[in-house]
Amino acid sequence: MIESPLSIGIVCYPTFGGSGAVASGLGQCLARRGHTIHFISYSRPFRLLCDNHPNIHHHEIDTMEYPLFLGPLYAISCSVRIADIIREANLDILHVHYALPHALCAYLANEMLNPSERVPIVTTLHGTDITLIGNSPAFRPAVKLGLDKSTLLTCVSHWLADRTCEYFDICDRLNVIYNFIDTDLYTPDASTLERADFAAEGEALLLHVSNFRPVKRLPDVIRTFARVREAIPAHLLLVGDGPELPLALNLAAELGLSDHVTSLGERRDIHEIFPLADLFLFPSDGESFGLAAAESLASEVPVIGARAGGLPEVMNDGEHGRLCEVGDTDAMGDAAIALLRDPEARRTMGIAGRRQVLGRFSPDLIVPTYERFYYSTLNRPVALA
Ligand code: GMT
Repeated sequence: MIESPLSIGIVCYPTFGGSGAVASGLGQCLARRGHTIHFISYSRPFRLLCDNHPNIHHHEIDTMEYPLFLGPLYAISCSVRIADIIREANLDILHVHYALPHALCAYLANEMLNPSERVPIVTTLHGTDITLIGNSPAFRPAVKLGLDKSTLLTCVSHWLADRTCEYFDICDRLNVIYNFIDTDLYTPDASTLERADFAAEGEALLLHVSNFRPVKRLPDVIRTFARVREAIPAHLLLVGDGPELPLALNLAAELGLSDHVTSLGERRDIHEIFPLADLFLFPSDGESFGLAAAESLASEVPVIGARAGGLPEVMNDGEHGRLCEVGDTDAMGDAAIALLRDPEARRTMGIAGRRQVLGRFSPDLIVPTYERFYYSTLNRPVALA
């Protein structure tokens, strides 16, 4: 337990998706280390739905509709709510996840308060807040202001730090703190589900989990699977939802694969699904980290992915799965076939994958790193009992 616990505000998007999952997991771990955590989001983050730890509080951001507005003014409502909570909960520090618009909201909230009430702001950059939307002309100056006004900036991979440096010219202010995985939840023996409910006897089971955005390259998932099916009886499970799901299902139908592809939609029990799979397909082309890939490794399921974004920082080609060139679905398919035909190699990779997560992406390693950063902004030493 911590000797001088902090009152920490965590601002995040609450929905399914990487940044909200990381923010929630971090808050849960910090609460159990003795800190008081105040989540500020537009609904209770899904990972907290069953967590009633006394150190965890949730404050909802209410938005207001008005005929003049095109939509709810989320950024304004979020800023006002943050200012309220800094004051009411007597926060020591604010940690915002996903720069757009949260870094700017944090700055505005501080500006709404008296100087003596203001708190340091830690901003964690997750990926598309920098690479895709954050760097678009419509938002770039606002994101830049939010980054400039943050006390401390963290990025979830070196690849993302390099992109942030390139796009926002703040190279010397970036700290890399990798994401972490709940290795007690994501384990090879986590499943109470029956594999037979998802794949027939003798079929290999391939898995893809995402928010089905273009960066995930859903057509590559389907084409890789098609290559596998030409050689081996196999079934593909798609978990999650998003704009590219219909595209993926249509392509599967065009290729005559509809009977071999199952879409499960969004699932809360994803940790139970990973261990059923033989391989995880993750061909994204600009993923800052790839939380789902790390969850798969923790579940001892090797990953077939693309050598792009932060994924090569998460896993090593040939050791924890295979990394191929972006879009080379023949190579990904062939790599998958080779592994499916060699259960021993697959098992060795699976074990090495979990070891990789335990060694580099465990909560025990990452959470205290965030804590040290918090204390450094307060000019207070880390005081571990
Ligand atoms: O775009 C997404 O996939 C969602 C996004 C988010 O903020 O929810 O994910 C980003 O943050 C995750 C957690 O840090 C990372 O694991 C994902 O790689 C990252 N997505 C992209 O960079 C595309």
